[in-house]
Amino acid sequence: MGFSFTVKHASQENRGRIGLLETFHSRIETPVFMPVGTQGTVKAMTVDDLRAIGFQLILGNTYHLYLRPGLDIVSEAGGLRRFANWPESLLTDSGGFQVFSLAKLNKVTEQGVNFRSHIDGSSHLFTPERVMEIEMGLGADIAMAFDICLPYPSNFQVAKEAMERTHRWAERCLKAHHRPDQVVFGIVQGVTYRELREESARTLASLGFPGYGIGGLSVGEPKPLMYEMLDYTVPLLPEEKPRYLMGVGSPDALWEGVARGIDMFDCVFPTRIARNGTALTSLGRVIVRDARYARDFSPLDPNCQCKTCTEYTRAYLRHLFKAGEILGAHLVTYHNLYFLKQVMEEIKLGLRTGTFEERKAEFFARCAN
Ligand code: PRF
Ligand code: ZN
Repeated sequence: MGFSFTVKHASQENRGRIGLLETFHSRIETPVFMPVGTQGTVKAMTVDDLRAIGFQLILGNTYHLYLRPGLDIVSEAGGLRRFANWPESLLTDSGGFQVFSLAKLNKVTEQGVNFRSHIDGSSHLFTPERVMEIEMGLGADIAMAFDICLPYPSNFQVAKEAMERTHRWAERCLKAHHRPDQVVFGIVQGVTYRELREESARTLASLGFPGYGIGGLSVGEPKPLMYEMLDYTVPLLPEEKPRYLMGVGSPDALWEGVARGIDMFDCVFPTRIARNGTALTSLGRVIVRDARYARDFSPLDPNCQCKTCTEYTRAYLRHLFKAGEILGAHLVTYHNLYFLKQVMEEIKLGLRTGTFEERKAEFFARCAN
């Protein structure tokens, strides 16, 4: 298989569309949510669990895997898919977010980013060329370009310079990349400035990437502002290429993002909150440890058909969390990922049948997740 993206159905109600994303390893219906496997594992989930739910595309992080176990070990294993026994599709993020959020003392120049590892303080240099080399070694189906993700708020001039540098780096990434069984996506930046977002979308579109990330959002700005940025950006990206809203994946943002033409999402949110005992359910969030569930022998979500909800009770899950048993983290993670998958199925049904807006309204009324 090669790489292709085809829009199969465009909504009449909004910018949403159903697409088929074919990578070198699977055919994926979009819009799609990608679980995050930062360290080469979606925390608390096995490959079988992920496939049972129906996930065919997950994300890995260049920054983390480069620092540990290191590119040499992953390469020697035959790439990240082999190393992690993941037979389906994989996308690697470039570290353009992590070096700015996790690493210490980073110095950014035209050449690249000098940073200190958050693990042992060792010093490293990421340039667009080096990041492409690492991503080629990790061997994902989709490699993200190396970009600069600024915090919110950022000064206009600073934002403009970082965006322009991101564009130059995007070109350098394309030039340095040579792996026929992998594609590179460019990343739109521009903080919350309309003019910059528009310029970034136009410039990246002119470079002819096979897909586009929209970065620098969900970094602390109010959600309406993030949606406004999508309204400015998405129409300037090519219709026939996938658009990936990076680091966004709460249920409400899936509805809002899809309505604005987003095809791909990823977020640690559903898996992270699961590990501290918060479940996303059809009736809103459930704090599993809450005393009110001590004798609640009903399912976590009465409307969910997942393994956790068909086989275990709220009282038992609460007990697991209170006792610090790791099975609790697994079972709630499984449910949250299953729940997000179902939300996306509902979204696609809405797109397909022209009932998106009514389903969205019903969803927001029922579960203000
Ligand atoms: N750039 C990259 N990865 C990212 C982001 C970005 O801007 C974000 C922003 N939400 C998440 N992940 N490379
Ligand atoms: Zn469930």
